Amino acid sequence: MTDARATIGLTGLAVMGRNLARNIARHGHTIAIHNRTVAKTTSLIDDHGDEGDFVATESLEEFVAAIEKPRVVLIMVKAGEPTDAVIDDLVPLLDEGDIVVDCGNAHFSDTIRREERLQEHGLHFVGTGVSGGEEGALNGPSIMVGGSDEAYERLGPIMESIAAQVDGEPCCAHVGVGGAGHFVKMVHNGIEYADMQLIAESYDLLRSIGGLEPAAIADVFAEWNQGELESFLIQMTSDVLRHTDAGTGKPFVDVVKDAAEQKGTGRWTVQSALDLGVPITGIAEATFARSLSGHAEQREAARKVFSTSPEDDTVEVDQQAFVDDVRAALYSSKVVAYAQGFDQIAVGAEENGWDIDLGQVAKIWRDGCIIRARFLGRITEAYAEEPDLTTLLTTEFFADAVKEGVDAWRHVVATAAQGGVPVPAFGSSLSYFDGLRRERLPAALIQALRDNFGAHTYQRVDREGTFHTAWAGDLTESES
Ligand code: NBP
Repeated sequence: MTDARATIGLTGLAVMGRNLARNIARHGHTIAIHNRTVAKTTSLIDDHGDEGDFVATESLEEFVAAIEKPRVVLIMVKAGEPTDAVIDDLVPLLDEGDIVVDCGNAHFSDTIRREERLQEHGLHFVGTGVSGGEEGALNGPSIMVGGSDEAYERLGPIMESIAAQVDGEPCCAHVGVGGAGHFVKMVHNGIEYADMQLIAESYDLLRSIGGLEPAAIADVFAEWNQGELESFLIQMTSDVLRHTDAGTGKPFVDVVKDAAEQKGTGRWTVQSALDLGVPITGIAEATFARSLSGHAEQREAARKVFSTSPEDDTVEVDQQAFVDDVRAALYSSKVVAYAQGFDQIAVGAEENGWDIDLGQVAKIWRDGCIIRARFLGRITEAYAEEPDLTTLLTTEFFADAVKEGVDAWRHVVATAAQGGVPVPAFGSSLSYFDGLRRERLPAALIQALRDNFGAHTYQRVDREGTFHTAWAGDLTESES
């Protein structure tokens, strides 16, 4: 029987689990490791066993026995059924007070269900979002922890020690109880979708309308990365656009098939937003844009019928001025995407009874995760000044930036439409902004139509009450 000498255990040693285990070991924690297929455990020890104190185990029984009580068991397997399968196998082996931590990309509703189930066995279940891909898992991810306060007391110090650090502060926090960790991670991924779509639209505009080649656009992004747009994704865009395909000598971006994948978290974010009634138009358009890119047959059919020849869509622009306008449009659209994402977290928190500190969320996204950016510091400041902020858009810093960039934003969206370049995220973000600031919206007409065809009633601007007009009769108004 193995001695219970590990302070933590981790099962699931594919890319993410392997790197997370190494990160934990490198930070001086003794870690028990396990994988369904033993070869992955052996390979981790063979390749990296000297990086820390690993306790390699072959069976789940041996794994559980190797961890000090109350045990902390991290699960890093494929989300969905595999996670349930691992939990089913683990539960009979654990003792009351043990803490099971799902670090995979679970849907927050699964996390809520699993926590309730494990509570019946006297076990803590902690849904934890881990962002930063395999590199982050190894060198410091951003970690969004849910579950109980009690579980965090034992788990928190370990997770905080392995997370990315900014100014001595860990990019790890107990964001809220229950499924809050996975909910926040889901919205993070949704914002990541919007961020990438906005970057992709900027690239398309600079190339198709601005007339710049990928290498020149790489320079533009590198320059943008020196200013307020500084972020991991902007830097990465510059690197990718500068890359030339070794086989063909073409810009790398030209040899990659233009159909984007979506693993599901973008879709979950949009589905949840619809349930919550939160307009996250940037994230939704980004998700749909990926779907559209994958509809090869429809795209081909449309190309055959509607010309895509460049002459049809030529728009003359001043190149440098256009580059500046696209930068301003990107920044404003990004403010909208984040404002919408934080709005969703606020409403989701209220709906589920989670006390989520939005400023703290921005803080733990400053490093380690895919959407890490300078910009997030401003969001933290905004929530520190006004914790109950109605929308990020109206805080002085962002409002000033949007006011300054709004003409450029309009110009870019109008030019894109004229030039036949699709900008669903830029366009919808601008419409969202205009929708919010408009004195009167055409929703008034929609309410009148609904009352006409379905007697859904309406409210008036000039007096209290609920009203109906006899549309099929004498058009008299009655109050209900
Ligand atoms: P995968 O998502 O590819 O999962 C592979 C792991 O799941 C292997 O360890 C595999 O064991 C194990 N597994 C499966 Br599949 N079915 C199992 C079962 N029934 N019982 C026990 N183990 C089972 O690994 P990953 O890409 O490292 O991701 C792990 C988690 O982290 C996922 O939830 C993912 O969504 C999340 N995540 C990934 C990233 C990323 O960048 N990849 C980023 C953030 C979060 P085997 O070796 O025996 O087949």
